[in-house]
Amino acid sequence: MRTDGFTAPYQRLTRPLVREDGELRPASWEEALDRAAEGFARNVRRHGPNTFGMLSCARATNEMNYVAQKFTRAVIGTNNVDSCNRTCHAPSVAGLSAAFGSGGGTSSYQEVEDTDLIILWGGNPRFAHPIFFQHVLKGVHNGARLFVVDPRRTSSAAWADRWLGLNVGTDIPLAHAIGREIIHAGLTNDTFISRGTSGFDEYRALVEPWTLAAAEAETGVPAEAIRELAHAYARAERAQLCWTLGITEHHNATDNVRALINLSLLTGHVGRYGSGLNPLRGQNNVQGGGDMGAIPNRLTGFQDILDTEARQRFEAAWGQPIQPRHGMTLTQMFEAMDEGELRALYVIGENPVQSEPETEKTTRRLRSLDHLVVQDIFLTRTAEMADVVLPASASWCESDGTFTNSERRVQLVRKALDPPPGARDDIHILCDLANRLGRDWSYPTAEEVWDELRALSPMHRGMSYQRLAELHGIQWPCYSEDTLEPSYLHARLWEEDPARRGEPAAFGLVGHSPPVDLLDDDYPFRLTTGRRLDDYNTGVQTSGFSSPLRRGELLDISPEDAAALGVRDGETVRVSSRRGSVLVPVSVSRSMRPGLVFMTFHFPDQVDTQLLTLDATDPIAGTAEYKAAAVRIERLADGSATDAAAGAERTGAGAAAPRALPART
Ligand SMILES: Nc1nc2c(c(=O)[nH]1)N[C@H]1C(S)=C(S)[C@@H](COP(=O)(O)OP(=O)(O)OC[C@H]3O[C@@H](n4cnc5c(=O)[nH]c(N)nc54)[C@H](O)[C@@H]3O)O[C@H]1N2
Ligand SMILES: Nc1nc2c(c(=O)[nH]1)N[C@H]1C(S)=C(S)[C@@H](COP(=O)(O)OP(=O)(O)OC[C@H]3O[C@@H](n4cnc5c(=O)[nH]c(N)nc54)[C@H](O)[C@@H]3O)O[C@H]1N2
Ligand SMILES: [Mo]
Repeated sequence: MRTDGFTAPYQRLTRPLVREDGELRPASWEEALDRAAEGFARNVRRHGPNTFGMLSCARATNEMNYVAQKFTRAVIGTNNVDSCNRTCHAPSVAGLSAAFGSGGGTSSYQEVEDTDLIILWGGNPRFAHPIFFQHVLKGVHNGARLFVVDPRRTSSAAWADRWLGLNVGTDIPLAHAIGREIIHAGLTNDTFISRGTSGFDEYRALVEPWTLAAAEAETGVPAEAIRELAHAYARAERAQLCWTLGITEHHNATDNVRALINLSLLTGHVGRYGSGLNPLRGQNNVQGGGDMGAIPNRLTGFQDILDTEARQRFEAAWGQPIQPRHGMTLTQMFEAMDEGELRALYVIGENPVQSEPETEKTTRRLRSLDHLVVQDIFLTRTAEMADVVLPASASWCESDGTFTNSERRVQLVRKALDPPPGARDDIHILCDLANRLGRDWSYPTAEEVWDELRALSPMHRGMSYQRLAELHGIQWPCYSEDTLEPSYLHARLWEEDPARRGEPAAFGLVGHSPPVDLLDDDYPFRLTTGRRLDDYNTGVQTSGFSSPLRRGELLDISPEDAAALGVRDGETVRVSSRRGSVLVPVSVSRSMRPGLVFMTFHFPDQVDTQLLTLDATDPIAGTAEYKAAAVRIERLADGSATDAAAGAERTGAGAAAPRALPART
């Protein structure tokens, strides 16, 4: 039951639902599973397996994600499987893979405590990664300097030695200017550059125009602060560069990631203890979901679907052929709905109606599907659109299994709570459907699933449940049951012997590309969206409790802009982008720089932020530019100065009206 006062109550699902005459009605498990399976079978028969898509749950266990991608590949016969990794760190995986051949963060949390310098670039871990932030604070306590690069003076920045408040979308000029300064000051690590990298000369030429003055003009960061960060990073014995969505939720996000990696290549801050590159992953198991192969281009253990040998091993184990082609990303699946090329969607634990940009487009696309099955623990807005809703019971505290965190550590969890009666385990639901589609799957325990996949995935092979329990988790790679690898990756790049070094890490030759949604006289404010401490994503999982800190959706604005617009704290304003508009109370905040405003997407039933965002996406990773919309802010015509509490009156253009169930027959 939701009690936050900003949204209608969500119910924990305990009974399957099926659509009849346009309405969802309760059904037995038998009927719901039959309907779900028949819809998928009909779709494959009529239109082929590649018109099916699976969105797998980044909050659920590794085991469940393994079974979800196996279902997609071995039962339906397509590689169209993806997850919310697409909306957050897919560019980190793409950028790290392009440079190093592997998409994981390179360090461990312990190393963040044992380092001399920590840079938090485009991330606010005080709110979004509080456990990791404890390690950062221990590092600071142990003497590390802390730099924060963020347009907002975040609560993480409150702990920093230096905050670099840059203009949204100017990370590449800033990184290039830091690189240039390191080169001009003679602070490069020449041993590492010559042994471990390629493309340095081209990189030097590329960054040459980004003088401190040019970068100051573009980024808004004072030249002196850029210089200070450059010198501190290059001179530090050990340094950790951590980034998050401020880097990855842009139309050129993979380039952003490459620009940051370049700095570690210049200085040798990778491949050794205490120095590294850390994308702080989003959902609790988004790292694991990708590692399990719930992505369209990789099998379990990050093995390329185009690698014939790898594919044959899985085909032999599963007894089914696997298509030798990359499937569609989540982004491509939604685009393909426009053309009728994606017609059946199976959503396990995602809420795209409220997490995708441009709500109208998302709902129109979902409505165009022939068959939508949603398996969730709550009746989400996405579930309300489904033909069949399957109540899952596998929320993290209700199941056995493993999760993988941002430092690549696989950890064992044990069931702590009984699921509500009527719900079924995610894995068992997948088995029920597989069996209705002609397979003969048993109902495995989590450990049996894990043992099946570790036989197929070299990087997980040495992690038995027993060992995971004894060692309190193990970082991948772990190739055998009697070995452990170092806590950091890519030590090979430091080897003197070229044969042992392998492929060098290439500098990324990337240029600056400003945000797609341009500022002009009509839309003069830069809106960036993100998170607050007490709420989680689309709010489905966090709205069931009340807290004095939670005030619903707000528009954070600088005191200067508030004064210029003549709006007071708590007053409701209209915020419009080129796509839509919402009504939202303002919060005047010193964390904001003039010209910049901030909203979350935590209260979509109160204020639908996704009416403002746009779906310009990174061409390599498919991630949307959630971090940069252009907006206009208007006082309401009647000058009504509703206070913050009245924000809950749920006024809102398009946002506030109670959503009628979309007609999908
Ligand atoms: N409390 C809480 N924790 C969460 C979540 C949650 O909803 N609530 N969600 C989880 C998920 S799914 C994820 S992916 C992570 C996300 O974790 P974070 O990425 O840390 O969270 P965000 O608030 O989305 O964005 C981070 C910062 O990017 C900054 N930023 C915006 N534009 C730019 C830019 O152009 N350049 C730079 N350098 N910075 C910019 C914003 O000001 C913001 O402070 O959090 C996870 N943890
Ligand atoms: N404007 C804007 N939009 C954004 C972002 C942003 O920064 N700004 N960030 C993007 C990012 S990084 C992300 S990750 C996405 C998040 O987008 P989503 O993943 O779509 O949103 P969540 O609210 O996290 O939805 C999680 C769902 O999983 C269900 N669930 C939880 N555990 C289980 C389980 O064990 N089994 C099953 N079957 N279901 C379960 C929950 O009930 C919930 O409905 O949003 C993206 N959208
Ligand atoms: Mo995320």
